[in-house]
Amino acid sequence: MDYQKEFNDYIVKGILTEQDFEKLNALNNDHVCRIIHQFVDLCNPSKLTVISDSEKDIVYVRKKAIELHEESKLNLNGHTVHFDGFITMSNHDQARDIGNTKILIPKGGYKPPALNTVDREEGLKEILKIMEGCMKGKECIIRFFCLGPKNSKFSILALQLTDSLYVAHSEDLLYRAGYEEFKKLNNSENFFYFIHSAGELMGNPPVTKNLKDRRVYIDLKEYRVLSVNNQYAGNSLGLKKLALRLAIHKANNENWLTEHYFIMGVCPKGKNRVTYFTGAFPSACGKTSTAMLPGQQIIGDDIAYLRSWEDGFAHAANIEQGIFGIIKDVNPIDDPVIYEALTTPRETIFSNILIKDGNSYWLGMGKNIPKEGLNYSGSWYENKKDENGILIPFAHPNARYTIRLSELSNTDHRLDDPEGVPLHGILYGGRDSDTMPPILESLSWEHGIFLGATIESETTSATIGTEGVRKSNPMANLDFLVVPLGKYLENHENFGRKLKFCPKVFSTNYFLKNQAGKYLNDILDKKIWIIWAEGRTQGDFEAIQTPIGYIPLYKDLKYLFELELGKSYSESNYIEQFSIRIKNILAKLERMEQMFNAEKDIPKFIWTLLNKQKFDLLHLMNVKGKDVISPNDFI
Ligand code: SPV
Ligand code: MN
Repeated sequence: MDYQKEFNDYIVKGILTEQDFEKLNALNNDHVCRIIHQFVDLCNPSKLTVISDSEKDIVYVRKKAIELHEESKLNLNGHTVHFDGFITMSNHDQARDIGNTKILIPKGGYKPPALNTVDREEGLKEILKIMEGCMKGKECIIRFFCLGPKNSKFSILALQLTDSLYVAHSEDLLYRAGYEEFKKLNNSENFFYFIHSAGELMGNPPVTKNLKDRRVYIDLKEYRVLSVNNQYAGNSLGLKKLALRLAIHKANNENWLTEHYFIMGVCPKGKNRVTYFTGAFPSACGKTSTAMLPGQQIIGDDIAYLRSWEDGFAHAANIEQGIFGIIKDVNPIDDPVIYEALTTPRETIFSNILIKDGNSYWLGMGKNIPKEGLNYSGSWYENKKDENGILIPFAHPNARYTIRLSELSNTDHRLDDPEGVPLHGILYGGRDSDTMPPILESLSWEHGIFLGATIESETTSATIGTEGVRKSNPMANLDFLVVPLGKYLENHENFGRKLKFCPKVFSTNYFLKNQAGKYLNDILDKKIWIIWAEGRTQGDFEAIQTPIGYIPLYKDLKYLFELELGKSYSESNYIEQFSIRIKNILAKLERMEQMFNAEKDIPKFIWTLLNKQKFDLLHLMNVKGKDVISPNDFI
């Protein structure tokens, strides 16, 4: 290898063992060595540890995370807890930091208006300066992963350097091991890479000290992300949202899709079939709980790659093998499958929950909560306030759990299928209290893209900032969209147009409320919307055509509520939920128009659909003489 001398120096200095050197040597990849050399010199760790796919190496990471107090053991076997940094309720490290996540744009390059960008040279200079010596006195873990199933044309290899054992451990649960895959690369530089450092630490458990210097910079030119002074997984785990951004860029240039999608097998009662669906929902809007609905089969809950396949379908593969899920509201009634998994022994990392006597407690778990314990703010007691006088909840609303999918009883057997699974449907949803009905089928593929492009959602605790602000979030992917929205939407259109069997597209809204502010649906009702959508892809149900899409017939929903949930569903509920709220939808279309106007090159079909929808709704309002139209008015 080219870097023999430099690595020999590391051995002489005692930074690298000969065994670990051999592991690197066996890869036969000069690019891997170049990257390691560059960042070891910059970050200055006191030790380099190379993790192969061997059980011994993996166990080392797990144990070391405990030894360094990045994780602590809990009562149940395999359970550990990790805390991310906390100073006040508004200054913490427990969510994605959109403000300090920036795309490095080369001179003259396009700057997407919805994203934070920085001139590439300037940004690199800034972050490399911050990273100087950031691993001083710490161990740097070198890990190799495969995004997507092994031996699959979906997959992309990834190299991670991190000084956080929590990050290295989490990635072990969430991603497929890739050391052996790297050996097959044949000295190519066709892989993503991620350099992460939690930076200077303080306290016990150790948390990032310099949150103001938190940076996550995305370098599309080199397919790499540099991330420093953070621990929260959405900022630190290279393979997760950082790789998502790189893959969106790659897919956009290669005519496939990278999406913020779950993948699930929908299994309607009595039909003896599995129909694969994907879906995108902004963070904390029910994405994981949709994929985990009782009686259904999960393949993934967060990120999917889609490619058109020889059989004429779009195929989707989960690039992950685990779940980093929101734990809030996971309880035996609303999320029985996850609840069972989280309350029995298995390798699980909890983050930012409450610990009392080695037991874990989280918001909405349906149990009595102790009045004191240990949480992200240190020792916690009821009514504890931060330095601004803001109440500190016992667990963070964005507290999470990390588990392997293979641990769950409802994982679909095709999780690791190199061919992915053929898609019949795509669901798009948002957190919308007053505009869209619970389920709606698009009028065409293009209109499906329109439904995805016009997702609006009230902000949640998954990102730092005020909650409850209505924001547009195309395909729930806006935070990660490193390519112009127009080009992205056009890619979607081309992708579907070339398919022989195009998936049907649906929008969902689990968060519709009545005038009094009460949710119109129970949490598990989402099952009915999904089963109805599945039935539509199989020709089981008729539907009512409206200007905004197809909506279900009352009789079909009544039947499904009874069959799947043993619940009666009244016609008045149906009418309240499925009435077309013309004024609210027109107001939404106006907001969408503003969003599209701020972008360049929004494809023509989007404008055509937007204008047609406006025209049709105004016409309907005039003909009916009212602005809320009951579904029965269309029959
Ligand atoms: C999300 O917020 O969309 C997540 C968790 O899936 S994070 O890793 O923070 O992105
Ligand atoms: Mn996500």
